[in-house]
Amino acid sequence: MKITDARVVVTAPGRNFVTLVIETEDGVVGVGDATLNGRELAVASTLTDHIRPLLIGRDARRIEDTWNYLYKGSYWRRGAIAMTAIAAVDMALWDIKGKIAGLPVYELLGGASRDGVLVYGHASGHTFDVLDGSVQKYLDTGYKAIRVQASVPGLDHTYGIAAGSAATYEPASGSLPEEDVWDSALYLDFAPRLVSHVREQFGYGVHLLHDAHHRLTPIEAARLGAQLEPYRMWWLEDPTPAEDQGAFRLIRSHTATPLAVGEIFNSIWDCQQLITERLIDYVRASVTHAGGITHLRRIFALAELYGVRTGSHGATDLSPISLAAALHIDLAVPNFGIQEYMPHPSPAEEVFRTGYRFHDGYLHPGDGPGLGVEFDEVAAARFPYVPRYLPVNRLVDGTVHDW
Ligand code: CS2
Ligand code: MG
Repeated sequence: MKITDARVVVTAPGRNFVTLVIETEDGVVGVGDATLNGRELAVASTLTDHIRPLLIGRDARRIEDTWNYLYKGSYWRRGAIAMTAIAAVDMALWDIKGKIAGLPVYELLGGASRDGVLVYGHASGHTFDVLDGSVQKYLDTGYKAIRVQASVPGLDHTYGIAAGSAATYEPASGSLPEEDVWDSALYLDFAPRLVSHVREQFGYGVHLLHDAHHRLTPIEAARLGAQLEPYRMWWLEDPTPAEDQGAFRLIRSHTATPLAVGEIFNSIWDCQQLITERLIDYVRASVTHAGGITHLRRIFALAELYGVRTGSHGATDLSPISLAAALHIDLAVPNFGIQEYMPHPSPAEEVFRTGYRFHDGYLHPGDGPGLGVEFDEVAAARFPYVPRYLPVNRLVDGTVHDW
């Protein structure tokens, strides 16, 4: 079954998404997500200018071979742009395989290991009052797990807080990134108060998560983890930048608060030490940024050997195709932990018609063949690309800081 076309569509229904559409000689079409927040056009060019010519004429059924051809064959390995491009091809080929078989992708991955995929929602607020309202909304909708973030008093702007009653926080449009000012001392005083407040208001019947967004030093992270222990968090996310995997030994030796890391990982090599030394509890690699279903499965299989569970990134910059692919994997793998879920901003639903469904705190990918997402290219053309950058973080004295 030869590939006859592979085209990239960049569209912005509510936010930017990059989608790869692969067509075959039999008329079966597959779609893959290639969105890399703030670097969308680089992945689009990699796919259009360098990968498309390699795909035309290849057998769409040879997923593993195509993955290795693109990964090993390019000589230049890994990196977010290359791995996101490979992921899009891989997702589209799994979509095609499911459609040929007439089965949802999770069936091809071994079938369902559970009835539904536990998800966590994002509650946030500029004040505790607003945060409480947001938490209550998630509880009323049936969520069993909620990430809690609030503006740090003394800082002008804190990343990850939705404006007003909005459910998402998207980067502002513009030709330059916004710049935030960060102060870890203010944050470290505030974060335990934030979680303690939520426990006081809502008790211990809901799972709580919190994201530190790579901003701490190892010893600061160790202290925060220890202070959060009484509140029995589901996880503390990205306490430090994880390029330094060995730093987690220090954090781990000081705290029993579970740790989740990996939304920016793009290969198994980024988390090899974290997993094999049991330095984390959840690996957050995503299907779009970590090489597609083929590679993410390998990461999760390695994690399983060491008792590390999955907790994939699922913010709105992962397109509905990515979320669908994640749900197929989540449903199938034995060591699933939790899935991040932020419903996509309107009008994404006009472009991506999804088959997944939310019920009582769980998502299910649906039982349609393939990934179960229909991509409407005519609708996509109505929403042209808008340049947007993720913000940059600086310390009070102007030093560029991790974020
Ligand atoms: C966050 C994201 O979802 C998360 O945990 O860290 O908001 C992340 O910053 C964005 O997805 C980056 O594109
Ligand atoms: Mg995060």
